[in-house]
Amino acid sequence: MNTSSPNIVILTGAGISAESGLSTFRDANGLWEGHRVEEVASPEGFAADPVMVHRFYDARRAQLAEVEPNAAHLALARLEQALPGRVTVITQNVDDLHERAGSRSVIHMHGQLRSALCAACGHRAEHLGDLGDTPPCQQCGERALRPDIVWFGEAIYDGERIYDAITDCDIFAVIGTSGMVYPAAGLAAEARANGAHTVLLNLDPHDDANDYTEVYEGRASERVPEWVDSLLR
Ligand code: BV8
Repeated sequence: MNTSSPNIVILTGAGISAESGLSTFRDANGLWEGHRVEEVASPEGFAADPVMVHRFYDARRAQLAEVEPNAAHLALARLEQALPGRVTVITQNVDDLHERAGSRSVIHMHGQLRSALCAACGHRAEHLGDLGDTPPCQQCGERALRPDIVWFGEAIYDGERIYDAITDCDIFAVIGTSGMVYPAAGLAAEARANGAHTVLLNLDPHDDANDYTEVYEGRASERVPEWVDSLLR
């Protein structure tokens, strides 16, 4: 491991935002208003009931204004400030808490609540309000905006950038994810195969915890600052 100035890649999931008040998918038992998330978070679900899917995302987008980054997000931003150009966050989360904590190098592999995608012309732009009232696309004027979210069955964003980051990372950490969704769930094995030192920080134990070099079990707001302190010591 390049211990002098290691390249560090961190994959985060809903668990890192749980203590900020954003519910995880497991907390809701993968359900929302009685719908399975896979149904709501899918092109088929959107085609079948766009009003319900817009309501799901409009509610989560509005909630962003009520929550703050927690100590785990802040610790990762501190790590990036201490090791400029050496730290990349790959997040499955669609919230903006990493950026609001100060992280600069963030890859949203599953999209973002703060962005809208035009299904007519492909234009992507920041959109902070509701989409359920079908506002027009700034580029083409069509009322075809959808959440800029990678749904089940859709290709992830920034795949090349993600695999490049994993290829030459020295430390790969996984924080607050159940590891149920692919390809995100396969990234740790990819990093390990490339020789990375792997670290798991999660509330619940993972089945593959023994594959990790280090495991910190507990709440992200406590374990992540501890882990960052150990790196910067
Ligand atoms: C694709 C955006 C191909 C939506 C999301 C069968 C087998 C294997 C794979 C598949 C299969 N069938 C289909 C697939 C592929 C599918 C998939 O993996 N399905 C799963 C359900 C089996 N994947 C896809 O479809 C992906 N795309 O494969 O495309 C392709 C290629 C080319 C061209 C076309 C197509 C796209 C997947 C992206 C889906 N979108 N998010 C939204 O957010 O609304 S997924 C969504 O769910 C999240 O982004 C995240 O990825 C996932 C939930 O996972 P977590 O973040 O881990 O959250 P969870 O609640 O599960 O866990 C929380 C964890 O935190 C727990 O472990 C808990 O212990 C911990 N925790 C809680 N509190 C704390 C804590 N830890 C620390 N501190 C705390 N306080």
